[in-house]
Amino acid sequence: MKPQDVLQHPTNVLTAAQRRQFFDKGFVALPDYVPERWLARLRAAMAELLDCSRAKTQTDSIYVLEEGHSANDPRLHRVASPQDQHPTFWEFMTDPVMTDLAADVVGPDVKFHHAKLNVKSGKGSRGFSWHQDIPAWPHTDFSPVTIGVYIDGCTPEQGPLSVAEGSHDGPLFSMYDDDGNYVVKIRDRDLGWLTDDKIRRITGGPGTTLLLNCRAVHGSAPNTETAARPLLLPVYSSADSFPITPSPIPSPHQGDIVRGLPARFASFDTRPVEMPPDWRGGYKPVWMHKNKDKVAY
Ligand SMILES: O=C(O)CCC(=O)C(=O)O
Repeated sequence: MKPQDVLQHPTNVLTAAQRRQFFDKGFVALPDYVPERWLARLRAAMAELLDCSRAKTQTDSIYVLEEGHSANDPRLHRVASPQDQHPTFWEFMTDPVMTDLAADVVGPDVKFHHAKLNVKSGKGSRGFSWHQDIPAWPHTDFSPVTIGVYIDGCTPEQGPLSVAEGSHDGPLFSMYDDDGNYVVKIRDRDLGWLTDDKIRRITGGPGTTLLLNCRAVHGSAPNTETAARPLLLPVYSSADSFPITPSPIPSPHQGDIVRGLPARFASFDTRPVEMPPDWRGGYKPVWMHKNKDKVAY
């Protein structure tokens, strides 16, 4: 569904000005949005996943380990598809606290695509280079939205998710490096326009929530504090927006309608998107490429 059609529907959670900001700037932040009763449950579920990771000695398709990880001191960069690892995450992602919010920017019929939990353990070595999300999972239009929830909040030193304001209205950049590797990183020579005054670093207390347009240029620095910086990142789209490539982070829930009704017709936006590699046979994670800083997926 296109923004002009979404705007025909009343909002559930956002004010009209907040929704306008999302469409004009490519993001909107909601301080302390998720209530503590949910945050407590999400923390408990995350603690269970962290416990499971003690048995891991190397990164796999679910657990991305941070340097220094051990059974005694589990350190995670990311958990892929947390909703498939613990029921609390799926309950949360299908609760109106999330789906009504998604509906404000994708329209009343909402579809789930995938999710990640970026734990970003303290004193970590990894950030996320500047990139755009939609080239990794192209859809028939640009309705997909990532809703980021800081489970414990985020300080400026914890590597806040940072957005280039207005960049969703600009071009899509290549996510390949000069050797043809799919690195989900914008080349330095394509970033001359990105001056500090355009960067919005999203910080805030526990439950602070960010809606991020799928075309927006974003990234984050490593977490230099001791405490981890868990950020839960489910992705939703309009029900009439369809993925056109296999997902790099597959889930049995991909395509589930989590609010409203399925679509009979697809929505199309003909602006071009660079295609990712053919992932039918499985995804080669970015961290398997030579340069470890080139991590986004
Ligand atoms: O967790 C972060 O700080 C950034 C995450 C991100 O950009 C991504 O997962 O695509």
